[in-house]
Amino acid sequence: MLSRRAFLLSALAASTTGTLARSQAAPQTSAGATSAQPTVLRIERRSIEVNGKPASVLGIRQPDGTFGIRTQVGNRFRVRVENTLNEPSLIHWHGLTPPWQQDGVPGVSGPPIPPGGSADYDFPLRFGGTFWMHSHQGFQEQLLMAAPLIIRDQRDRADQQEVIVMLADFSFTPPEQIFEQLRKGGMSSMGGSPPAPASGGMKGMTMAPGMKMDAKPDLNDVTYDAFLANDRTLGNPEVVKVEPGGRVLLRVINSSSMSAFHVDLGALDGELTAVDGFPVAPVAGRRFLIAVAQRLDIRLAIPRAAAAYPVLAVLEGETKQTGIILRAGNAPVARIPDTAGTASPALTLDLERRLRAVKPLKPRKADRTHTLNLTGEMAGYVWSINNVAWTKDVPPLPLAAGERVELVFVNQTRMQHPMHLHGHEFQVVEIDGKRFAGAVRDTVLVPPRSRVVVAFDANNPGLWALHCHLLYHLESGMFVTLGYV
Ligand SMILES: [Cu+2]
Repeated sequence: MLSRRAFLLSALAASTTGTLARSQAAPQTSAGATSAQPTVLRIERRSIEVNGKPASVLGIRQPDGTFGIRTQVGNRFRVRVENTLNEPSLIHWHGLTPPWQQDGVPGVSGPPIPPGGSADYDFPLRFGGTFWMHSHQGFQEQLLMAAPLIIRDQRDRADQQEVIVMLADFSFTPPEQIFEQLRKGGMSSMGGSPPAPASGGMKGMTMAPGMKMDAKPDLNDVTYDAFLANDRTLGNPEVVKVEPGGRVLLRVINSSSMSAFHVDLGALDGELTAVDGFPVAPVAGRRFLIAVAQRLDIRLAIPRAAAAYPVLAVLEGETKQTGIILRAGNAPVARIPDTAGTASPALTLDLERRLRAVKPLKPRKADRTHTLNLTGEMAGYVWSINNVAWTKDVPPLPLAAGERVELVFVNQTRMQHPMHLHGHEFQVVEIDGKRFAGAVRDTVLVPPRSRVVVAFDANNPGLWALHCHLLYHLESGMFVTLGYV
């Protein structure tokens, strides 16, 4: 029975070739929705400078040059995406809960937008917060096809300056080649910079097919040429003017393809108020970790004295860092090195265990539980779920509308996997056997050997992606779908 439903959804997804998002938009002419023109977002090629060299990358911008979108909760998300590239593309609205056909996953939600084509989106925004958008097509995300998607709500205050910090990893090596190298057995043969001494054994050691690995976690499969904050390195960082004695809301977005960071506020005291857009009971601190695809909202009180305050992001397990500078008053801005004094540790769930949702899910017993063993190996770079590397023929995991569903992630590998569910927010309810009412979010870190349980309400029928957000893991098959009608 369930597989028949699932089959119907798959068939529907397969039959949407070419038109779904586009044909949907045309008839949407209900009163109120027609009054405003849609916001146009262009998928385009652009140039940036990295380490003093020009780099051709991709982007998602409005015609006036604005990256991504800032809007207001209660507004409809009325957007037209125009693809100016000479290759297909499709944008996913990470963390939002649109109708499934507008979710932007090629081959699951609908077809990609062909070169020169466009697609229309129109759905209500149920909640505010820090979200982002990125290509879900091929390796375009690695070429920086990502942008902020900010939805303001009652948490936003007039006396608070918003500062977005978008983190990314960058390589001059084309992503197809990076993937090829990973499959062949490691990045060590590549031309990029050698691993930092602190990470010494981590990378080169394990990649040769058939080689035995030791029990250490594997961090940072890919050796990058640079880490960017708002497209820039610390050699030429963004300097944001802030008010001495003022308040700042930092919206940190980790749009990296593969890299996790420790956000380092230096001398500033921060207060973490939301993760993945959803409010948490405030956590005070100066360092907060962020896995791939996650977001952090951090409130800062800027001291009264004029000074420059670096906001840094230190690569997990290494010394490499990136960041921006908050400049209060006319303080001189010193050059910040792109390596930290000491290597940062591997990410853990210590912070996750402390997070408590401000608006938790209503307590309820799970109607259905799916266990997802995160499986795979470095040899051949094969990543899978329950030992199945995803293809279009893998049937969706079944569930039914109205159910409370729990997903049990069991990481059997030596790598972390930031797991992302599309179309639904979930709550972290258990870590390594201990139940608690954790954060509501859309992407959760599952470190090596650990077990994390999340719960969600099946309130948005359709065919939805559920996958590891490390780009090359996703591409190699650590991906499944959920389907219900
Ligand atoms: Cu993964």
